[in-house]
Amino acid sequence: MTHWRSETICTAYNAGQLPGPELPEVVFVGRSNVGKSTLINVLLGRVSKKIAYVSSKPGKTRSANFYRIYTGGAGVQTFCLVDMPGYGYAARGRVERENWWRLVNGYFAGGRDTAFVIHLIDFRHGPLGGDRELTDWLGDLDMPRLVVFTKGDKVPKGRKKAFYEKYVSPGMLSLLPPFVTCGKNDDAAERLREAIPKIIAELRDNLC
Ligand SMILES: Nc1nc2c(ncn2[C@@H]2O[C@H](COP(=O)(O)OP(=O)(O)O)[C@@H](O)[C@H]2O)c(=O)[nH]1
Ligand SMILES: [Mg+2]
Repeated sequence: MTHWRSETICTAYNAGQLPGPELPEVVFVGRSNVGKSTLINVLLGRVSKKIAYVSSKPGKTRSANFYRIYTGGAGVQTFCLVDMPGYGYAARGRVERENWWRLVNGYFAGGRDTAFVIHLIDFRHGPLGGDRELTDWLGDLDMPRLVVFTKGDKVPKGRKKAFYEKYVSPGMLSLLPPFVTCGKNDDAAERLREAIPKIIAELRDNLC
């Protein structure tokens, strides 16, 4: 089992509070409540003693949270994970939506060393409102994207293959075939933990 050491660098509520670019960054994006913070806790081995704030109520995280990771394994050994606030929460008002956009746009326009984005999608529903816009926007930015499905445990075993094919066959763009996670430190989480530093290294080497 791969083990990552981690520490919190910063919590930014607006673009002015973003930390200086220091290390390659892997950014978790997706709708509110899709499971971004849960997956970060799983990857960091923090299932019982959480580091990223998890809530059953959507729209709770309004900040971008930066975690410094030391892997000790193959690929790039030190990088950052960024937990971005989610979108698609209908009850959010106009001012909050504008704040969200300023923070996210400020992040991506800031000339940072973003290696790639992990786009989380609820496996029960597939891409929903906001997910397609995000995909198009990331495409316009030439930002590499890895798709990770969450809440795979909520789809009956016998239907998982059909769900997967339905989402992936229209040509879903992803650096690797999408992972299906269940909010647990299982085989999929372990494969993702191994893949992330390798993808950062490969993207970097391709640029040299
Ligand atoms: N069953 C199940 N629940 C999950 C999974 N991922 C997240 N959750 C739950 O979904 C809710 C929202 O999770 P959270 O990580 O806070 O979502 P975020 O808003 O995207 O950061 C919480 O109640 C989590 O326990 C998963 O893979 N399976
Ligand atoms: Mg969250």
